[in-house]
Amino acid sequence: RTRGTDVNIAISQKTKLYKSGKKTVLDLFCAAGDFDADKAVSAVNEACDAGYDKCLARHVKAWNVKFKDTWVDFDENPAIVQGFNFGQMHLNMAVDSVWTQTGVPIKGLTGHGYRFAVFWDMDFHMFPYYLYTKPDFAKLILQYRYGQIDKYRENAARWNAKGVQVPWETQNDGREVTAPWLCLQEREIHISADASYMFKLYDDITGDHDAMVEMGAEFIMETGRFYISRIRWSDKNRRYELPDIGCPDQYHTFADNNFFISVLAAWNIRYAIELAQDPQYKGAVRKIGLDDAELSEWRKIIGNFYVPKPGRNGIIEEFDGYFKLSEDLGGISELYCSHSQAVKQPDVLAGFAYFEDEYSLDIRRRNYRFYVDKTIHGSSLSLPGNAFCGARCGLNDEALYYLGRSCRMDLDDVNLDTERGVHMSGYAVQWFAVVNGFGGLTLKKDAVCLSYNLPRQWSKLDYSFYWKGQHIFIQIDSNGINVLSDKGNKIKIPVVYKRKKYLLAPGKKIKLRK
Ligand code: IFM
Repeated sequence: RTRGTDVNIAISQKTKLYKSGKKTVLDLFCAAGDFDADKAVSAVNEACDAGYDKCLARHVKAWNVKFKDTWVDFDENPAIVQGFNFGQMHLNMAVDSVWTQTGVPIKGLTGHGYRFAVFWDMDFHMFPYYLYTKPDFAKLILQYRYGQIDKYRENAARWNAKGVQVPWETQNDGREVTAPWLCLQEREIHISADASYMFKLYDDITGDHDAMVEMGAEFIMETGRFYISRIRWSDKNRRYELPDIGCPDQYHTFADNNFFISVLAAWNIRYAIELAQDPQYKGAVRKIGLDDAELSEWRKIIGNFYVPKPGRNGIIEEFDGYFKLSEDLGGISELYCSHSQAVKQPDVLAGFAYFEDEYSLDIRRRNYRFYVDKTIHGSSLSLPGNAFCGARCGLNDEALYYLGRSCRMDLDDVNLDTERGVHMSGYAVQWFAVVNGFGGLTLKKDAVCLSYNLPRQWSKLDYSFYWKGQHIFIQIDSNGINVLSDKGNKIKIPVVYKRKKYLLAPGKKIKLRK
């Protein structure tokens, strides 16, 4: 029984020693008992009686079922494919219906690094992966966040803010557990919008609208209220700004107007206003006591809120004053970098992920080239992030380079920290780099959009995903894209390719030429 949380853990173990020809074999069986010691014992007895070969066959069968939804097939170098699949295995292992209280810690349950805490890695990096491949698990993540909403209200109040402030790091009980000396508890505030965006994505892509009515609307309006309470009027610039934040890039903790945070905060406030005006959410509006006067204040603020824009050369300044920092990255290390333009992971590129349509390909490419040169990869998030962003910009050679390095991160222990647990978020972003980047997939509320972007080094790429509860399979080769709808699907799927719309019936296939 765990000390703080009173949870029963039941694991039993049994060995079997026998002769097989000239060999003496020792088999070791182990079973976890669904929190119940008797069940653990009977499971291990049953496994021992069945024997090793039968257990192995069952194991393979069970994994094939799990992998079916997340399987991706591409003909990269085997070491990279191996690393990619290793990651998929961990993403599959990290979720189960028993884990509603834990969220998805950044190391899964594989190591003590970061004390099993949940960060934005779950909301921003891993959630979309589960949404596309295992929507039921995605809903559990929403329930986990919503289940802690009262603690998040208390968290906002700790900093004299209003509404809901999601802690930068939390565990089972929703309390903030980030080490105070990092000065991030009150500054790493994008996580509230990262969490809210999950509810929108889930609503758009699954069509299961209950989650928005029962949880999402309240959550989004409350995080919108939180940002409003953090925004300040600048007399100097005659606009509303978001000062005193910690950049997600992790090397600039005391900054103003960070692009990533402001772009997400702006989305959050606008979406909160939209929901508040929609009669179907009036229960949530009443519950949080949002009245017309407060709403019109929100409108006034968002109408004149500053989000950094591309400059004349197309580059977006990550935060106020970033361009004036030292460009000399020689000798830069984690402990010596805040005076420079070095970033652990590039915020501006991450900011494009949800708002790609608002920035032209040319702007995204220019920012990609600028910021990958500033990235010193102190985090496991930067390699797959660069792969994803590069592939979405059609810069496939660069993207492949980053994907390869990312896929080997744990198997080769690149950052010398795998002993503290594997890098779960990187695995999810690898999937996105392959499927959304090279696979050309964009899921929208009203359609599945595809484009052709197979790397010249690959001859094929197969993957599958869920949209509105329908399972869809994609096969790409040098001729084009085949889109297959599972036989068990119920509705016709709108597929958009080269600006043309197709309707794909259950069990049918369409061929899209390159
Ligand atoms: O959440 C990340 C952070 O952005 C960079 N440092 C590691 C954390 C966990 O992956």
